Amino acid sequence: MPVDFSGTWNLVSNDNFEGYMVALGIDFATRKIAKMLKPQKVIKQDGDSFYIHTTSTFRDYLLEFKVGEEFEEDNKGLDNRKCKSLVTWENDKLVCVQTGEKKNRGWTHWLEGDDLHLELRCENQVCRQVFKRA
Ligand code: VLZ
Repeated sequence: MPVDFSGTWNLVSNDNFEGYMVALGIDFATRKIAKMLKPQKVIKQDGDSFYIHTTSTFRDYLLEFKVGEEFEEDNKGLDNRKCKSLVTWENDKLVCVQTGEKKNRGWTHWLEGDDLHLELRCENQVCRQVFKRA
């Protein structure tokens, strides 16, 4: 059975989101608000087609992609820098490389027990988030 990330997920831990936001150049005032948030992710997966909607009381971010197909990402409401993104499978992990102005930018999703994990990377910063099913 292939892995299925579909579901509604609530953030339960968020390690070094501050460092990740600093690396992205997010301003101080926005960071103060953003680090208090407990975002929810709604993921719809149909084979290799993904819809990932991250929502919060402050801002939302919607990403839709197909594994193996490069796409333009605008990061609207985040750092607003455009990049070329490519998501691939590495065994049961979903790995995104975001090529653009920022070095070493990307993220990885995987399931561990009942939890959804997300590692967000930018330059030398790594943010680790864990979500539980709503
Ligand atoms: O997740 O790239 O699931 O896009 C946080 C919104 C969204 C809160 C973070 C406002 C997006 C932040 C993380 C204001 C600066 C992300 C991908 C993997 C899908």
